[in-house]
Amino acid sequence: MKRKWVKLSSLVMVTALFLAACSGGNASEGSEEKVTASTSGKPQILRVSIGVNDQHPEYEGVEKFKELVESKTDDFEIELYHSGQLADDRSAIEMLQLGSLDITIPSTSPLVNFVKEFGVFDLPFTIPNEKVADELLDGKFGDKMLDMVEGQNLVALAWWENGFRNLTNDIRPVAKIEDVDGLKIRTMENEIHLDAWKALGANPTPMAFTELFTAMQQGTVDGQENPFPTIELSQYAEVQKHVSNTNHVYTPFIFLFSKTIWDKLTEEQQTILSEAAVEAGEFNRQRNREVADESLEKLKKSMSYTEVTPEEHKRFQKAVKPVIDKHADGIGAELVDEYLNAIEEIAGS
Ligand code: TK8
Repeated sequence: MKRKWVKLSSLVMVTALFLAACSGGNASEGSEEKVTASTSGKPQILRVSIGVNDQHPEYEGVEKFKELVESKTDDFEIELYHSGQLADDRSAIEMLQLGSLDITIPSTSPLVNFVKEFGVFDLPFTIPNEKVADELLDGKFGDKMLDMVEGQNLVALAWWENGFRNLTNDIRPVAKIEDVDGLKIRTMENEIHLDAWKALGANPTPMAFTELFTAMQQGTVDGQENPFPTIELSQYAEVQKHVSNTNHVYTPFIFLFSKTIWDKLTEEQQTILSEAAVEAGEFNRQRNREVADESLEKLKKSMSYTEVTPEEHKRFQKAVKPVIDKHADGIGAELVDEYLNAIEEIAGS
């Protein structure tokens, strides 16, 4: 029953595409004219797609976004779609580019397939804690990264939180690197994650998030890695026995808007939307942290929990260091330096 979204997803997808085709999408309407409530008389529908389910703090964030926008203007009606009903992260980004979806808030990791510079956030063990994450993303470096989606027919409005990622698997408790050996681990569709898990001795395979539960259930993969809220609220305990606090990478969520749609809005509308995206992001971040603690406590009851010691964390860190060196040039050596220096500066202050 819980998995009904997975089974329904293809039907819903077809329906969504059909509806998008029927409405013609805002993209194909007269390009000179601004599409606003004042011209059409009806609120413009903005569809938001996220991959996680409606129990997740990311969904609490989009509910907040909806509430904020709709309380400030009658111009928009925000429609929320969770559990990848409309699309997985990567396809949702493509739909934004086409103007057939308005908003998505994916992990930055699949975005690397469009803008390679986002790979900085995939470099393992670089962001040490949430305080550094906040200052980095809310500061100059974060702003610069938001601007990077320009040229991809996307507008990035805010940083939200997915959180520190942790390993689960169905084979054995993982306390040290050697325990990872040979585990079939699903990663996001991202070369840096693949290389990091290879460096740790795992047998990684990239896959969309929407396929993951079934893959674990059928044993196509032994494990996966995600922040505690996602692990707990996606009911992974049903198909995974062990969880460890590997904390290996902090990957943010990024609030993306279709530029095709965005460019047709008035400045006033854009301000309302972008302020709501930031404010809802702050709410999401705060809720995510509360939920992460609660989720860990619940996971300790439903799975076997293994603590990775600080010494062992250092060994993990050392083992994946060559992955950072290997990918620095591909991401942009200067940008990687800027990222690492910014972190050092914040962490040292
Ligand atoms: C949700 C995804 C997901 C991510 C993943 O759309 O794929 O593992 O962590 O939460 O962005």
